[in-house]
Amino acid sequence: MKKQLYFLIGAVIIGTTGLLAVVYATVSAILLPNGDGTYMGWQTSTGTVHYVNVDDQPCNGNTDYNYVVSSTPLGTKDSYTIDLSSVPNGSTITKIGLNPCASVFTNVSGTSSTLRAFFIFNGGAELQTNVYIIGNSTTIPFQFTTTTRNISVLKTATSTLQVGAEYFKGDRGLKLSNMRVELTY
Ligand SMILES: [Ca+2]
Repeated sequence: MKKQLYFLIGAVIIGTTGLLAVVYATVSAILLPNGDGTYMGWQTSTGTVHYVNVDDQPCNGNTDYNYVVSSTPLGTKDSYTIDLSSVPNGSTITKIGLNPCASVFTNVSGTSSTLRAFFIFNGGAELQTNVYIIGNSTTIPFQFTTTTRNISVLKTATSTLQVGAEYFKGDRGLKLSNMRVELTY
């Protein structure tokens, strides 16, 4: 189901001509990984293809996920490609929202793990949307709320997007069961 929400951004722009222009933005449907990306450092709970464990909507928790264990080196990353075909060519993408479904891997009291969510447009810089400090209350991945980051990227026929997760801090490992993406353009 494609959902489109229209809302007013930047309300009114007054140009040098003195004319008023109203700018609308579209928020994409929830996009999910459709391929494996540059980073494949995490382990897979099922099979050998990474993205199929994190493309479920709603999140399917422990049914399938990608993971790092407590002893996996910090900085280990997994990334996935996102299909941008629903965004018209010529659009300027102004915001990206990432929303991981995640938990710690090992439930031991007193410690936590931190997941860093990031994205890469057109093979360029790796940009972070948020870090999630996840406690030990559960090892069943749960859906976080979306955190957005403002960007300005022209979408063309050759544009690419990857989203990913990094084992950033902590000592309990991590599970990632889905990664939801929303684009504003
Ligand atoms: Ca999953």
